[in-house]
Amino acid sequence: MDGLRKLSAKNDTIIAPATAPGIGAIAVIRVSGQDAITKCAEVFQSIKNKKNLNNVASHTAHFGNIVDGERIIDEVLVTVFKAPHSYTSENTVEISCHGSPYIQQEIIKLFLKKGVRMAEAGEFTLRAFYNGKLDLSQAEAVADLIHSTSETEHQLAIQQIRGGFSNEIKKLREEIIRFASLIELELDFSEEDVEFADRKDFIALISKTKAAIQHLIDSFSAGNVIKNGVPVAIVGKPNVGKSTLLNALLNEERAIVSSIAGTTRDTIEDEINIKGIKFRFIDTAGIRETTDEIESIGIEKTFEKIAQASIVLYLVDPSTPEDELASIRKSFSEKNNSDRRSLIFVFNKTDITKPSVNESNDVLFISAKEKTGIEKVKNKILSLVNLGQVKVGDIIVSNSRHYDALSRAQISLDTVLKSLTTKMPTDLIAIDIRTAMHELGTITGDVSTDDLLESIFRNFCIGK
Ligand SMILES: Nc1nc2c(ncn2[C@@H]2O[C@H](COP(=O)(O)OP(=O)(O)OP(=O)(O)O)[C@@H](O)[C@H]2O)c(=O)[nH]1
Ligand SMILES: [Mg+2]
Repeated sequence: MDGLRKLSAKNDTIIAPATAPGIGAIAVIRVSGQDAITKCAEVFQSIKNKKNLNNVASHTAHFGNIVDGERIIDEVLVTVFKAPHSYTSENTVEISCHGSPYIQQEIIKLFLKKGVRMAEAGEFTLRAFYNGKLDLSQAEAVADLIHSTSETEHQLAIQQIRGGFSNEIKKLREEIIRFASLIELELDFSEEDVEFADRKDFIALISKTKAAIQHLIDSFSAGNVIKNGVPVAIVGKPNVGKSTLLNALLNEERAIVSSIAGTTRDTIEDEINIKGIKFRFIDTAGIRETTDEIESIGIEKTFEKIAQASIVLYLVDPSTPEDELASIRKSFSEKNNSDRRSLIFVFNKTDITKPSVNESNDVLFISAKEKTGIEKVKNKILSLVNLGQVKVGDIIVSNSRHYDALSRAQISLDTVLKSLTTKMPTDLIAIDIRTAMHELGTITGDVSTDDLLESIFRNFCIGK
């Protein structure tokens, strides 16, 4: 995508299908740029009233044919949006045609022949960003919205698009800019050794800003959970019923189940949504000593997955004694001393044998095969998800790029605060304050580089 920015800066007219590839009832092709309406008018024939698209009002829809000379390609509905009242802020037409990949291709080819260019991934949204319709974090939220699969994730993306997060960042940045301008003023008058602002006020302002940034940083663990789901590893000895449990949780025959120990050799992952939260279940190869090369690779992977999981469902046979649980608990807490990974013992096959221990906070009884106790497992893991104090409508950071920028801004502000309290020279303070401003600016795109834009928009779909 070398020079996506250069291409877009040219302000030429671009085209791309906006709907997913494949056959559908209808497909939408989007054209944006100065000539979008005139180019479309050249190939559009109104069926009833000889309407010319060049003369229609914005936000109107028109029924007609797309024609290539004498040849009718399709009967379509064209919606016209005039600059600046469109997604990109440019002249835009959206052609709803029949959802055949062939028809879409023919329509697009027709426009390409007329000098319209195929859009790059994310180029429509990039134009919206350049034209000030969206800031960078809002543009990123558009991608999140498209990819959202759960209620909370959806809510988060909608809120970010509406600008709650951007406004918060802008507010913080403005406060810092106000501070910075006084500092810079002092630098201009450095000969005279003046202080334009009371240092105490500065310290209070920076402390307040830092607290607000910390609040956002802290929200990231919840945001991350919402966006990426909670990884839950299902582990245990071969044949205890791990794959059966995965299938029961997903309510589909996702993994192969057999009475042969060592059936699952590679990890199998799938997501489900429990009460609006996304969980990613990972079925693993049973842990045992083995000389089988493939199985031992699988077992190694099991340990990797345990390391990555937030919750580990440790499946055991009903005959497992308490002291075995104790030794597993011990080895877990030794390995994961610093983190908060939750370990839950799940006694499976309780339809055959009654376990020798009792159910408790971290011990559940189920029968994966009979599908009993599955709700209990779901409720348990749901209760382990820590969304902290997050409430609906709170501003939550869910993007790791934003999290990194906030963390770096915070480090600079820490230094500023230290410098202020130890009465360091103003020019040193100015450097750190500029860094903090820069970092916050990268979130909203007030400060951006080609590399940054490229890495963000590369992940968009074509047509968005
Ligand atoms: N009676 C009974 N049998 C079960 C239960 N869960 C699983 N099984 C049986 O136990 C056998 C092993 O089940 P799997 O789900 O393949 O076990 P696994 O832990 O995935 O095994 P590996 O992939 O080999 O590590 C199968 O024959 C299942 O039908 C249960 O709750 N009750
Ligand atoms: Mg298995």
